[in-house]
Amino acid sequence: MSLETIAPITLEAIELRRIALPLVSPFRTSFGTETARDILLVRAITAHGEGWGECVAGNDPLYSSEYVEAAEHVLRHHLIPRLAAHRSCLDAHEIASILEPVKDHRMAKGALEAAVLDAQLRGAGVNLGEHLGAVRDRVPSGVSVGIMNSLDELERVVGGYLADGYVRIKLKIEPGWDLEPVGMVRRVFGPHVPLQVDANTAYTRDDGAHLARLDEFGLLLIEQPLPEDDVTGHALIAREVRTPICLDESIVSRHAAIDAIERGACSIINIKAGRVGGYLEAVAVHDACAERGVPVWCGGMLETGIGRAMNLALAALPNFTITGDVSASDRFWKHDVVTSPVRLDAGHVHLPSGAGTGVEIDRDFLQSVTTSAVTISW
Ligand code: NPG
Repeated sequence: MSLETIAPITLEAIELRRIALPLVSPFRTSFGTETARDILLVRAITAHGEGWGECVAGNDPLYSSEYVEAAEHVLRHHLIPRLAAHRSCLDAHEIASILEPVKDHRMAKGALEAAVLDAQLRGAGVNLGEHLGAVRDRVPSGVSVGIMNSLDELERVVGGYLADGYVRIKLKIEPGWDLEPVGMVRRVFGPHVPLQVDANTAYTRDDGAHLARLDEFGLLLIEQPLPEDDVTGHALIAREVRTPICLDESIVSRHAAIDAIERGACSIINIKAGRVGGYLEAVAVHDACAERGVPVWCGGMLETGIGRAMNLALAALPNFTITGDVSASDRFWKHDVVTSPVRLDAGHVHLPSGAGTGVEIDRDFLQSVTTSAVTISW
């Protein structure tokens, strides 16, 4: 799909702002436990207004090699300087090719592109969802449930989310925390709750028979059982289990998505804009999957209201036919950095409708949680 052209902007400066936000409860995955996030926000300052992007790199390089300190460094010293020559007439759609000589660092690149895209769309009075090709104004909301200390705790937490209205549950799993918790959730909450699991690379090629024991629970999918570079291993596992295999960490670009699909490694893809280098590449992944009949869903990376609004715009594209990790802000945050945090409404979340991301920053709160801010101007 080719997106409508929007007027370029003149970039005057970029602000890199770090904020510290505590999570409402610890979030444990097979790769670690998070209790608070150190989040890097990117602000594009233009002659006619500003735009915001959020970098999803974690505190530590545990989900991928990117982490927040490195993201700030590469933005300051390698990515932002490369925009200088283009800054008087900059289009977000050119940024990926301008930054292409710098290898990887997709979360950092994606945040910079997002800030410029938001500024451009605000300037043009165009909503992000509309620009990306959204076909709905609300999407069903799924929730990701971390690894717990006990089955009782898991039962309580899942029961709470179902009572809130979440329409799909994703359980984090790892060796030793898989068959039992999944079996308990099925037993207690019934066979009709849409349920899926996410291993975040915690298993090996030898675990095919073990993972096949999850088949009896009627899961929607098993996400990323093996390490990200083992695409062939996923193809082997996909032949051993009946439950569809979905890839997350392995899919770092449109090219990687096509390769994984062609090799039979997955029949569903989780799209996270940060992981693939930005929302525009995310649309390209979406389109490539649609052309190949592979459904996608929108992943989440504990975003604030800025990234959450952008994810909603993406999740409203037509091939996002599977419920995503697009939960309400209060799933993670007591206080969000935007004035109208995402709220759950009958199991759905609504796309903001204004220009750009459509959300406004709560400036006082943002200031109160800021730990550092640097402005790079020309
Ligand atoms: O809803 O934002 C959310 C969290 C969804 O489980 C979730 N994200 O592996 O997909 C994941 C996981 C994650 C979180 C990954 C933080 C990396 C960082």
